[in-house]
Amino acid sequence: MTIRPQDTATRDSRRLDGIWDFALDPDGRGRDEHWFAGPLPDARDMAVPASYNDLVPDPAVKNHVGDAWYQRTVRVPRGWAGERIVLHLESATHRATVWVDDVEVVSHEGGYTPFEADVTEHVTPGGTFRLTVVVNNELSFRSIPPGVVEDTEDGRRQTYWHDFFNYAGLHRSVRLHATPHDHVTDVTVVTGLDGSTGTVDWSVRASSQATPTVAAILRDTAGRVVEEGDAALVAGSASGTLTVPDVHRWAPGDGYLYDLEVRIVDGEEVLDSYHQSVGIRTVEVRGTELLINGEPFYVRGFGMHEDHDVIGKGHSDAHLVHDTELLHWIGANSLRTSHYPYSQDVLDHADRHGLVVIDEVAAVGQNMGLGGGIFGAQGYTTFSPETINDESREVHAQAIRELIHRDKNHPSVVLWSIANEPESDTEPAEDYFRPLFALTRELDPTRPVGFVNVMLAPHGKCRVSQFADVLMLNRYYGWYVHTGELAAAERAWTAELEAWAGDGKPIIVTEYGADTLAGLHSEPAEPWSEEYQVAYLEMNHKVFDSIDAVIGEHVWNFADFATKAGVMRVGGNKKGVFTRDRRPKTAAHALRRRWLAADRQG
Ligand code: GCB
Repeated sequence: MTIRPQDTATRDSRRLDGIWDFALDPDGRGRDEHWFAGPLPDARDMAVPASYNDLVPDPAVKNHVGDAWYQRTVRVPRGWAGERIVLHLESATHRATVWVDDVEVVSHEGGYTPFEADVTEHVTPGGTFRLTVVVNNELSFRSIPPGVVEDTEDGRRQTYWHDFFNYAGLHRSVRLHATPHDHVTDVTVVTGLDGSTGTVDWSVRASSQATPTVAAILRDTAGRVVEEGDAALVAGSASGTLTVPDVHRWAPGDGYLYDLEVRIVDGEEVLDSYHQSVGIRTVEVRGTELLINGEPFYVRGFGMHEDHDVIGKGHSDAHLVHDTELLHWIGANSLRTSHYPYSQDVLDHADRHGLVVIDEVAAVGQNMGLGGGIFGAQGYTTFSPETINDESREVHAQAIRELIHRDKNHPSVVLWSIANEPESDTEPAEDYFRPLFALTRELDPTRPVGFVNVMLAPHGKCRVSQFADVLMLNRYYGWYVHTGELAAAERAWTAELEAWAGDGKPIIVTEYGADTLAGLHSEPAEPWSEEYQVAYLEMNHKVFDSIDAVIGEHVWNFADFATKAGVMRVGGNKKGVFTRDRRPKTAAHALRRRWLAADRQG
């Protein structure tokens, strides 16, 4: 597990982003041939961060299955002599192994969470080293998400059951950073409210030879110290509680953040200093309500994707700022990280902007009754010793551990989603998910837990929703069923939602949407037209407004996004309210009217 690199009084970090050498390895020879031991054969340029798939107009790159090698030379700052030097990768999709010169330093499974290696022994301050990363994009029944690779006459082909393109590469920043040898390894904050007083329970883990003290200093946005405390470091950990009178709460629409500085101190000497932003707020489910700071919260927004032209799933600050501005413009107060953990920059930004986040692991496609949004048997049994089994569940559990470890301190995160549309109407599904819910609650007792239910497992059939604190439903009445027949769709949808409401839990409709080709108009409104998307959303809103237990609406999707090619997708999934290049469809204006009006009513 990692802690994010920072520049502080005691720490320093360098981004290694830019143009790297790159080589595909379709035959899987590179590991045996020790490609890490010298310059990559036939290397071409590749940008980091970015998916590699769309940067070269060649199907061999776009649809590559297997290993892809990245390499660059890194200079270690001269001033880092005597420090602990760490290589940190924010994500490598879906797994990677890393070498420093000829030494293998770390491997990591899972495409959307960070990992690191202490490379102090292998590098020389003032000198350079050859950094090589092999990234592998193969999905299997032991990966999250699952998939199958087959050898065909035309090479290796990958099948997967999620409805977005299987982008791969170094999607987020790579950093080299320096910390003191006595250093903070983890910070956890849990906040509480008692009237106008806030509390911050903090705990710090540290690696230290000595047994010094940990000091915790909480500052407001003006930099004034609000409260401070300290505790002895015993067996690598220290904890305490800070009290904040007249607290400025973190709340939806008001992303107020305090700064918690934790210091390892030995007498007068500060051995390490690390900063953690803190939003003081509470989250609770009561009856059919989701309470933030004790007040009912109605969720408005989108299931999103990290997906852009050219860069694919690569992180870009400019796109993050733009997408957030569009969320504000349209009156959204929240998003779901469908269907994988997003860049930490997205979470930081949501904290600062008071956006609420449903945070999801990459468990998508665990449903052989579905394939990329298309109903129909895939010829496999979902949960079985040969397919998704106990070993897969351990991979899933590890993905949950890494997600919670990474995101536990974000005030914006109010709900964990541990899967999207898995098979959930069978006994094996119930057995698979029971321990995963228990694990999530054990790792984070402070937030509600749920999973996203699929239409194939309606009320009365679903055996997994019993474990969820909040019901999250994806439904396409008027699109995949009752296509173009909004009156029939409305009746069926209302009946289903009323049945779910009987469970007495809050319901968030996490997906509802209609594919819409920007610029296609029709009167009367026909499926695929901009008018139909508007009418479809209006029908849904009428249904939601009639059922008290519905406490949230996330339209699928914020923007059009890339998928694998198929007869159901015309240049990708077109359910976006914005096009892929973020131009508003007519529905954007309709949603904006509804959501801004709701905002005014509070
Ligand atoms: C779903 C999936 C989502 C798809 C969507 C669709 O239920 O959760 O990943 O993109 O349907 O458009 O079919």
